[in-house]
Amino acid sequence: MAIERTLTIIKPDAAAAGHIGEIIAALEQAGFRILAMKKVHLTRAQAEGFYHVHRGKFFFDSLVKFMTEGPVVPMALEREDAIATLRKLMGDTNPEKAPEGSIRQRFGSSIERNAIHGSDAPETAAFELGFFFAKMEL
Ligand code: FUP
Repeated sequence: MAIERTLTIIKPDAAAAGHIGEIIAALEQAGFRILAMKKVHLTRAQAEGFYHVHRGKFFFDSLVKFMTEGPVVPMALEREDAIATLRKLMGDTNPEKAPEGSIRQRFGSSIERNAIHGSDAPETAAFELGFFFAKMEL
């Protein structure tokens, strides 16, 4: 397995609830190295741009509203097999279906308010890392 990079975001629900530290600890305990991190309050246009693949879906407007309700914490992460490893650590999109101990099971409360984002493929990771971080920051 090769060393890979992926993009995660601690979403507004988890950030507002004071779970930033616990989520970072879970990521570090799982062997992720944090290459870059920031705290930002997304504009509507930025959230729409980040989630452009979901434009037109029934949940898009609500998702954008949620992602702009407060600050988020995007991070560039690195480890072996980072993309799949993070997806496993996050658990299912719907926290009710996420395994015990996964980040979404621990900190998410609905399919929309699910605490964390993780890139789902190498192409999306490249787009999403570049969305939040300049090359010189990584
Ligand atoms: P995931 O990759 O697990 O984050 O899930 P998706 O890419 O399918 O969806 C992106 C985000 O859209 C989810 F994190 C939450 C939101 N969403 C909903 O609010 N309702 C849905 O039915 C599906 C997704």
